[in-house]
Amino acid sequence: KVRSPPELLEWHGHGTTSHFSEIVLGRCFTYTQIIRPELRDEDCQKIVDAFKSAFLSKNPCNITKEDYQPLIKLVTQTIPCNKTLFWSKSKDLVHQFTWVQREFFTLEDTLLGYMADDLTWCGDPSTSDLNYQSCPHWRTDCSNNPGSVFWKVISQKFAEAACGVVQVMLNGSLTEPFNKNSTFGSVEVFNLNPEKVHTVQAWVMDDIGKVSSDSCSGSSLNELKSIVRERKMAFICQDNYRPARFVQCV
Ligand code: 2NF
Repeated sequence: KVRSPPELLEWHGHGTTSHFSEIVLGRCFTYTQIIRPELRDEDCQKIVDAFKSAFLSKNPCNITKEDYQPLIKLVTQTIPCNKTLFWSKSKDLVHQFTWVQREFFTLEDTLLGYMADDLTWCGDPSTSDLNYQSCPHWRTDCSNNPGSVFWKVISQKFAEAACGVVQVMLNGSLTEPFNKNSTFGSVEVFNLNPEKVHTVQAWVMDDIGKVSSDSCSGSSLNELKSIVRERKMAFICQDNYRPARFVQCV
C-alpha cells in the first residue's frame, strides 16, 4: 500500500479546495461580467495570477500582508458611502440580507471577497504547486497562513475605504455579540477612518424562536460603543432591525 508522503500531510487544516484555480477564475468572471458589469474590464486571469503568486512556493506559515499587495493594487472597487455592512457571527443571515437588499455590500459582495469565500488555499516552499493535502489551521498551526492573512488584509482595506454611516450585523444570541478578538472587533473597527465615517450602526439580531434579548444595553455592546465613541464616531444600536428580521429563516 502506498502512503502519502508525510511532508504533504504536515498541517491540521483542510488542503487547498479541489479545482481552486478554476473556481476563483470562474467566480471572477461571474462577478465582473454578470453580478457587477461595471467591473467588466477587470482582467480576471491577471487577478488570479496575482492571487496565486501571493502564496505559491512560500512557507504557508510565513505569509505577510506585503505578499498580497500586488493583488490588492490590481483590484480597485469603490463601495458607495453608507452601504458598507460588516458582520460577526452572523454570516448566513447577513448574506441572505444583502441578496435581497442589493445596495449593501459585505466583504463577500466585493470582488476579492466573492472570489475567496469558503475556499482554502496554500502552497509549499518545495514546489510551485498548490498543496491539496493539507494547509495550516489558523488556531492549531499558525496565524500567518495564506487564508488568515488574506482576510485580514482585505478586511482592513474594506474598513479603511468605508464612508458615511457603516453598519455591522451582530449575533444577539451570544453572550458576547461584540467580541474584540474577532476580525470585526480587532481589525475592522480600528481601521475605520473617523474623518470619513461619522456613525457606526449595530444591528443585533437574535436567533428566531429564542426570546428577544435586549443586547444593545448589555456590556458587550457597551464595549463597542466605548470604542466607537473614543474614536470620535457616533454609535447607534438596534435590537432585531426589522428589514433583516424579514429575511431570517426559522
Ligand atoms: O471567510 C470570510 N468570508 C471572512 C473571514 C474573516 C473575516 C470574512 N471576514 C470579514 C467579514 F467581512 C466580516 O466583516 O470580517 C468580518 C467577520 O469576521 P469575524 O471574525 O468578525 O466574524 P466570525 O463570524 O467570528 O468569523 C468569520 C469567519 O472567519 C473565520 C471564522 O472561522 C468564520 O468562518 N475566521 C475568523 N478569524 C479567522 C482567522 N484568523 C478566521 N479564519 C481564518 N483565520
